Amino acid sequence: MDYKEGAYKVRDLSLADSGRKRIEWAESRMPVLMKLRQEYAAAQPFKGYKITGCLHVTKETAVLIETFRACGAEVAWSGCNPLSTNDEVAAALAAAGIEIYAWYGQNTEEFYWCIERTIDTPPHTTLDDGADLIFTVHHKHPELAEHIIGGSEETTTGVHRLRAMAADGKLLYPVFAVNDAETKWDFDNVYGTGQSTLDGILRASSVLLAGKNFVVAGYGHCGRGVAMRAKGMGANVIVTEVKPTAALKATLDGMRVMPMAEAARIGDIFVTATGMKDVIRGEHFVVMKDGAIVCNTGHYDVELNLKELAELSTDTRVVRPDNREYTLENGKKIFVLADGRLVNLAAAEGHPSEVMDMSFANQFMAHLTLIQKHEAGEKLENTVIDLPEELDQEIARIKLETMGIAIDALTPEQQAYATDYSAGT
Ligand code: 3DD
Repeated sequence: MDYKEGAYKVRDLSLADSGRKRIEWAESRMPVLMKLRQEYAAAQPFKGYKITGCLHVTKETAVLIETFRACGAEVAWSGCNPLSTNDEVAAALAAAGIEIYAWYGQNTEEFYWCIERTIDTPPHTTLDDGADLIFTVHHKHPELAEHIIGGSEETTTGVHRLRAMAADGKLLYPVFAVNDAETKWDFDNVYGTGQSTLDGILRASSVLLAGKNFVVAGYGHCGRGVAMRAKGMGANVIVTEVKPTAALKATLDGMRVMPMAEAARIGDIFVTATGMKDVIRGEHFVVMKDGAIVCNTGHYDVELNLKELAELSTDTRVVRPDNREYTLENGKKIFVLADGRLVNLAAAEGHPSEVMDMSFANQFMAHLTLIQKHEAGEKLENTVIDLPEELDQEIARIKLETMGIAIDALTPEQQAYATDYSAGT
């Protein structure tokens, strides 16, 4: 482990060159964020401000970090999952002078040690994916909140928890709900999670998906993306749900819908994408087919009850990277990927650069807005705030432009018609 007090702690600084090549790969596929970097670098809007982030250290996150820095920010960073850091990218960031504390395969103590280092000097804004940083500030260093202008939250479950905190009046500073921007959730959560989850499953198992009974627990944006991509690969997709409207959508999308108790008996591959705990439990593992593959793509590692699985098992061993075999008392074998942590980042590289481009354009604009409002003396309410809808359209417009796609515009007559209430048809 390479460590320099107050600067970085990464697995191996000698990985920096290969990490830099990965970052360059991502830069070439994140045109919206690179356009923002180009547009704002001269003005240095973040000069004098420190942004602390706690978000998966991937080649795409590196592009966001270096965009903040190119626009004047001091940046300190840790990963938001013990198994999602790409060590080569972390090394490249450390070598480039970014204050980063992150490596693949941390234990819980190391995970929180890294977060603590990123707030050794108070940040002006915080950037989260799953709220671990903002919770650390609130629960352990509330005195820092007076320095903090605001924050942002990248993921669904993080936003849910922060909204609950705000409702209880416990939020100490304003937070932008980046996850709830359409150019984030309707692209990253759907298309990103759809592809990256299959990527993780295939890297950890290399199984054929066509013809397999592919069970997706949860038909929200993420689950719908996974189901859509699995169907595209020829799998027989089964969906389990607790929300009637989501179950109805899955049915009308041509998926089979049934309770997990039934799906557990026939499934070949299982993916949880619910944000809920104990979705697949001992009672489900024990009836699964021999050779069943089980994984989770939700943010937290609570969706598979591996404690109950271990209690049902006589033996366990790692059979290939990110793939652990459990031998049950009934002799059957079950394979759990990435130890139940989010398989797309723990066993693969997360979402493709092209969708993270828009998610991170929202992150950039969220922090720019926080700084600009602060400098204008505009105090935001200590609650969870949605980004403006027009920002979504602007990010989508730039994205289309970079893809060489032109669209129509309303004529003046059509614009008038849209708000005309003088007559019916
Ligand atoms: N997430 C998925 N892929 C990612 C990547 N390539 N870089 C950074 C973060 C990445 C997690 C996000 O999808 C986040 O939006 C979430 O957890 O919802």
